[in-house]
Amino acid sequence: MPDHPVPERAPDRFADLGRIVVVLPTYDEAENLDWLVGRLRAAVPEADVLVVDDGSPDGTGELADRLAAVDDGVRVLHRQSKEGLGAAYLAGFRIALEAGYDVVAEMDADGSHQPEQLPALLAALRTADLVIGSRWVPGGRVVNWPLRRKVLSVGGNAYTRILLGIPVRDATAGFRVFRRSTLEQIDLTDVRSHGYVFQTDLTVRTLRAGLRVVEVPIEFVERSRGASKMTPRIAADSLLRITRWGLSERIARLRGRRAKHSADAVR
Ligand SMILES: Nc1nc2c(ncn2[C@@H]2O[C@H](COP(=O)(O)OP(=O)(O)O)[C@@H](O)[C@H]2O)c(=O)[nH]1
Ligand SMILES: [Mg+2]
Repeated sequence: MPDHPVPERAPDRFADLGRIVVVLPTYDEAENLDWLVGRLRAAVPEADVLVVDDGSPDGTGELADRLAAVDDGVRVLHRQSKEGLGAAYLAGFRIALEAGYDVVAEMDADGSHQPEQLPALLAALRTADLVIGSRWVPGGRVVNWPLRRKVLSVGGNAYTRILLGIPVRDATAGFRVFRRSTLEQIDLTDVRSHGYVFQTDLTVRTLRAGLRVVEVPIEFVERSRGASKMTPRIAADSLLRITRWGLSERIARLRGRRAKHSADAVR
């Protein structure tokens, strides 16, 4: 049974934005899920939750089913195997759009992204098409990261920003809210980056579609329970893909034609 009370849906601060859903990808987050969903339902009762579990061996999927059984605002998508963060989000977005949601949020399930900060992101969506909860704009910060990780994230973002020519400070961030119209316009059917580079891919697609991207400062807290699924290999792979992608765009531009979609080069 969940430890948290099921919200009664009293406030409706974001009625003007329409129906909201938070997509929560999970892989082995049994230690975090109840805690996180409880905080989310308390902080933003206006938002429903869609857990997308990739067959976690630690029983996260079953726990999510138990949370959903007692709370109409919680649903679960079970996938067979671990296919990467981007693939989980794409599957979750598809269901969210089919279900008619007007706003689709992304958030990690390990407590790094704080549900209490989601209202600030939603408020910013009133004048944006995509809002990114950013660690690297003034007012943003990271708690409990060693200097090495901060340098890697800031450096990786600077590299991405320069190579792809985008104005975003935290293009890899995973705490975001999209308008439905944004997801419809950027055509999710041909997104092929299934790992962590997915976040950068969607940022670039949104910008290239001429849509408004706004960064809101957040406090990112490194997880205290469970293990990160990010590995040096995934990080290196992301950098390599971004490099190939940036270079292929430049070459296409030099040859005087637009790359069909840049990220197709990074598959
Ligand atoms: N469904 C699904 N979730 C994933 C996968 N990889 C990571 N996640 C989830 O994505 C979120 C961010 O992952 P995390 O390991 O915390 O990465 P980090 O914050 O970069 O260290 C967490 O909620 C993970 O459980 C995956 O392959 N499938
Ligand atoms: Mg994490």
